[in-house]
Amino acid sequence: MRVLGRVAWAWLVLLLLQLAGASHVVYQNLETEAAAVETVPPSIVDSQLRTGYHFQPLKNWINDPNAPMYYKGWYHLFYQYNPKGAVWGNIVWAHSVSRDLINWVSLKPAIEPSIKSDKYGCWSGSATMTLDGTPAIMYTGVNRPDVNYQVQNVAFPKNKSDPLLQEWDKPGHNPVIVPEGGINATQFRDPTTAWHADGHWRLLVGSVVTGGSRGVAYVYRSRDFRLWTRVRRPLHSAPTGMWECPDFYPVTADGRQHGLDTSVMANDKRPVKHVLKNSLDLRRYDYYTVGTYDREAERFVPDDPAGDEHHLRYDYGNFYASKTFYDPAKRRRILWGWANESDTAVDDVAKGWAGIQAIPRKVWLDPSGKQLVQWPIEEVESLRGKRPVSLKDRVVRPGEHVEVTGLQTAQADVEVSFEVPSLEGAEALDEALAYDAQKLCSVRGADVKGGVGPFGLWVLASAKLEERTAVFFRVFRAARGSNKPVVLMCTDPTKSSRNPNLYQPTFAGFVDTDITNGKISLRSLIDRSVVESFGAGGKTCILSRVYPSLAIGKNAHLYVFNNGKADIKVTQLTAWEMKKPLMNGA
Ligand SMILES: *[C@@H]1O[C@H](CO)[C@@H](O)[C@H](O)[C@H]1NC(C)=O
Ligand SMILES: *[C@@H]1O[C@H](CO)[C@@H](O)[C@H](O)[C@H]1NC(C)=O
Ligand SMILES: *[C@H]1O[C@@H](CO)[C@H](O)[C@@H](O)[C@@H]1NC(C)=O
Repeated sequence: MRVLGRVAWAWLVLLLLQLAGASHVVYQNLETEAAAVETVPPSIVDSQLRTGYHFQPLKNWINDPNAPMYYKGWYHLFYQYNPKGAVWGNIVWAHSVSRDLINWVSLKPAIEPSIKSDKYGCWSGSATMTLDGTPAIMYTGVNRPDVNYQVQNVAFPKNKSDPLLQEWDKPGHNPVIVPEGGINATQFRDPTTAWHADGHWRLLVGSVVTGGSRGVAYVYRSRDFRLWTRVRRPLHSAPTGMWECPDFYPVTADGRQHGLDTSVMANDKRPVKHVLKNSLDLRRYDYYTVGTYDREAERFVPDDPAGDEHHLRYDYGNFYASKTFYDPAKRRRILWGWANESDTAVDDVAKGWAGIQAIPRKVWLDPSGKQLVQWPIEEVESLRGKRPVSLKDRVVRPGEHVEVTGLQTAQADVEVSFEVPSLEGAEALDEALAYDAQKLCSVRGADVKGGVGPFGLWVLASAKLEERTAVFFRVFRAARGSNKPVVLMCTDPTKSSRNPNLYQPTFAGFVDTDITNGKISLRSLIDRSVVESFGAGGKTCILSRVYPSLAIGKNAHLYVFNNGKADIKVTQLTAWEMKKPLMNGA
């Protein structure tokens, strides 16, 4: 075993930190780097921090969820996977199947480099149910190593009768879409699910305008899923840099929660809106707008003209490269998203794995029409233990914290309803920060005393509270010209661990809810190194990765805290231990 000198060690850490931030850059000698890292001392991240019920393969690196679908009684999830190590590289499409989106069985990779047009990588893509019910997968292939040249390929099941869709065929006419007409071939990827109307399929490919910084979603049309031509004008664009992993789908605007198949269009009888989501390569977050799809013009127009400045996010934490699909079995639209690690790449290599998928979320349009609402799929409740613990009508005074005892909380589901008796003491909102939730939370974290709030949960807390991750709300007085108090939701992990080498910014979003009746709810799915939280019934969501050094396993505690000047009341809190499902053989 080779012992690394101090300088080599520091250099390696830097190199790996760089690798960890990148998910779409080809590194020629990644295997060599990964091999070198095997000589590094064991991880300081405890092995008990591996997640229990979030989607993960047995080992190695994962990123984007790909082509989620429901077929003949089975849910399929494909995902970007490095079969050779816990850093990005050698990307193939790993494949798992499930009956319930909770218990997963891993199959062999479905799509691996095997043809000229995907020889250097099989990157992200989507599934479409074609008219005869056969699924088609469109994905990005890298066909030249030197410049990372990207084309789009199609694949079909070898055996349509196999509900597990184990084998996939790549027809000889691949690639089916190439970057012609001035498109930057190194920035051209992640085809969407196609939708069908007037005898044509359409899909989007994400890109950035050549020589500029406008993110763009190009539309391609086809009659037969084989010959594709680009529509001259893109569906939409905005000055945000490269758009990765676009997603485009209809949502019902009748106030109900059922999902719609991707080909459903608005008509006189059916109020339908469309959602366009892009993963911004520069910011590394998923942003969306709600608007109208004009099929004749092949254009999307956001309802909110300011929407393109990208205020709305699926999740204000660690959540990227997401993708939805329509589940015909339960008539709902389900969102998958990737959450990367917040430890170092050296740790990832030492622990042998990196990356998880967030709990699948049902998504629908809020009755206001202004934003989406997300909620963990109901199946996750099947993991709840039989004996939940609850608190009822418990007042929490300023500066007080109340422990929730009687259950293990390292792997738990917690639902709380809060009531704020009075909003009178709410702080004024600094106008300079009124549009920047994340900054607001970073200067007014969980320990900065407020008026109404901060109040919420301390999760994955150590017995003496040296370690704790705060998930909380803070209420501000209505801004000038409005009578609606402003509600901020935050996750503050700055005290979550004694490990100094973690990426731990506070994450925050505003909650568009009317708190004048004093009521607000919070749900947190806690899973060892994940805290996935849903504010106000899923109006604002924050996923955070944390790696406690003390609050591990049985030593993880749960509290309700109040650092405001006003009393708050927990009208109801229920906490369940969560069981471990079948998870790809782990
Ligand atoms: C196709 O799949 C079905 C169902 O799993 C199976 O019975 C059949 O043998 C398969 N056909 C081939 C050619 O593999
Ligand atoms: C194409 O994209 C790459 C990567 O962002 C960039 O370096 C290059 O300048 C782009 N080419 C053009 C012509 O815009
Ligand atoms: C996740 O990891 C952190 C820390 O390395 C990076 O700062 C993020 O950019 C990264 N997120 C994504 C989506 O790659």
